[in-house]
Amino acid sequence: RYFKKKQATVVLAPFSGGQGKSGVEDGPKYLMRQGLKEGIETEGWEVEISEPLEGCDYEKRKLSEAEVIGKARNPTIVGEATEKIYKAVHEAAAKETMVVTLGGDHSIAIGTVSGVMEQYPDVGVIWVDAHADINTVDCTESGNLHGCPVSFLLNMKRDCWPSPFNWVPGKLRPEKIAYIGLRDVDTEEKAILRNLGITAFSMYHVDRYGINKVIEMALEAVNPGGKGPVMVSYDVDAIDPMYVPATGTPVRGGLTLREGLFIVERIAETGNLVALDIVECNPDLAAHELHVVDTVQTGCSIARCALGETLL
Ligand code: 4U7
Ligand code: MN
Ligand code: MN
Ligand code: MN
Repeated sequence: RYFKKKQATVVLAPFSGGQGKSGVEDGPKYLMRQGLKEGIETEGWEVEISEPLEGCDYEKRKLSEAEVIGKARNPTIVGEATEKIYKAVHEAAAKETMVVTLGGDHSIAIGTVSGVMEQYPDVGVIWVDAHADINTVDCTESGNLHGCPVSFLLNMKRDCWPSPFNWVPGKLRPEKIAYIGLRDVDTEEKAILRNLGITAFSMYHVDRYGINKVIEMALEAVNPGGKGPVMVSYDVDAIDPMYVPATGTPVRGGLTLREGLFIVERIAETGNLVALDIVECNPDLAAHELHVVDTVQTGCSIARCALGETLL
């Protein structure tokens, strides 16, 4: 494993500016209240908390500024918040702790992946999601930046970026990212995936090969030989809405709860995991209390399984 000591930093990223709905900024609070920290501690990790967005009221700024540059919505707050997250994640990774970041919407991964890459330039990224999140600021239909983080990480269309993103290193290479769980990919995104030759396993592939084989193939693609560091950016909407109903862009026909947990269990077993994001839990979108509990408990399970709970 990558760490001498079992130390983890939980980075709280209560941010909703990458999309239009409010409530996703409460994800970290709900996950922590459900016992995420204690769950990790039970696995023998010493846990520190980092709050890079403390005192920033981005929710208020999103509503009052309602900024649009080109097609991108709220680029200034997304650029500012993700830069703060980037610095906090880099700092935590540099202390050789496992970094677990709780979103927030998926735009925060512009910060988390960039921060992890400062410490581990060759990190392989497994992006677990119903969506590819690879729209450029140029081609996005919705203008929601939570649908664009991968294009920033890959330095695509940099000429079109609003200036608050000038800090983004954009050093990820297409062969260092692989997707699992895709089932709602925009037409332009499909063309990008094809043109860049990015490894992507949709729900079709999960059915075709089984989740075990899919993870083996994804890991071999981003980390050939299995020796290097791996990061997982986990959008909870990858899992079927019957298990995770309280999320902003649910898509039916997703991973079962067991498939979703098996992904992180298997990666935990390799000993190569250095960082994990858990994003897009939106308690406000639950129809009733049971939906909140299902969603938030699934988020906590992802964290515990990734940090070794189910390894005997
Ligand atoms: B998430 C979408 F058009 N592709 O760009 C877009 F379908 O972080 C969805 O994966 C993006 O939840 C979903 O708005 C972003 C849409
Ligand atoms: Mn998604
Ligand atoms: Mn996503
Ligand atoms: Mn969403």
